Amino acid sequence: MKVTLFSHESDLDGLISASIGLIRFPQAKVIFLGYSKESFLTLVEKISIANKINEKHTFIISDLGLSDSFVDLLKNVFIDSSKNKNDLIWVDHHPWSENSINEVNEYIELVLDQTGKKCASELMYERFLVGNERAKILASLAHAMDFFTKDQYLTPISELIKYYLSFQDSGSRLFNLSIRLSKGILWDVDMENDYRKYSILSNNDKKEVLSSMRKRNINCLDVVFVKSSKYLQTSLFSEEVFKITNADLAIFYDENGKISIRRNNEKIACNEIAECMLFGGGHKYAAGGYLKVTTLEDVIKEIERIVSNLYPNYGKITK
Ligand SMILES: [Mn+2]
Repeated sequence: MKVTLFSHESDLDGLISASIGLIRFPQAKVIFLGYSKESFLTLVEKISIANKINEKHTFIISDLGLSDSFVDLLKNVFIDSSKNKNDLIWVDHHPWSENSINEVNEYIELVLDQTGKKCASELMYERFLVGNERAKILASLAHAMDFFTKDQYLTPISELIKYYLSFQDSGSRLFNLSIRLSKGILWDVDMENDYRKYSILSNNDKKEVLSSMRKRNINCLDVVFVKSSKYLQTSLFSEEVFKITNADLAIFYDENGKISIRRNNEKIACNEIAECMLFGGGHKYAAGGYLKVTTLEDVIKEIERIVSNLYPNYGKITK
């Protein structure tokens, strides 16, 4: 049986979801995707090619949400694939709209947990490998990373993922990493060697980014604005930023208008802010989207507007 796994490229949960898939289906082809339109087009292309061939194909999509803007892009290929008896299993833990669920539910197997308590890797474990010790431990590592539980020792794989994403051949680097994870290798000399190269680059970026950081108080919320770096893993780095600034909220921005949102406490939900942006989505504790602006000054203005619209009485309530 042919198997193709599509998983989220940008974090440990995506990598481990793929690794658990690989333990179950060692023959699987793995394609790592982000949230760009090109990513979803790749998915459509691969599935439609398989729909034309008379051989059963299983597709697994993991740790990727479906936003309403991509439903139309995918629906037809899902319909064809169910007609062709190809299996399509979508495993995810991001918030989906009622509409997205209803549009695709009929044509694919949707393993969706929206309680906000599980990561995609845990869902992959439950769907494909219940009882497998290696998969169970891998899933628990992804959970610890996703929910910042700090109850387990984690090797710096998340940062290595960030490093590999900066390369042209990131797909094959991430694939090699997920293969090693699927074999139970959480760290080795090659990874150590890459990590040393990465550390030099990330330390330089850290200094630069921290020196250009800005802080604003918006409706009694302390918001810090930080430039994104291709070498810094946002969730991990946000912890350092919060330690230094003690801000409530961190907004990471880049020159393409891409915004990542992290929080330091439960005063606000990151996804509420993200939903006011283009292609915005995510979780309470971590979310992202796009703004049509790219300079720091404009990003600050936009976030001020969004936050004061969302929480107009915030200052009054908490004071
Ligand atoms: Mn995830």
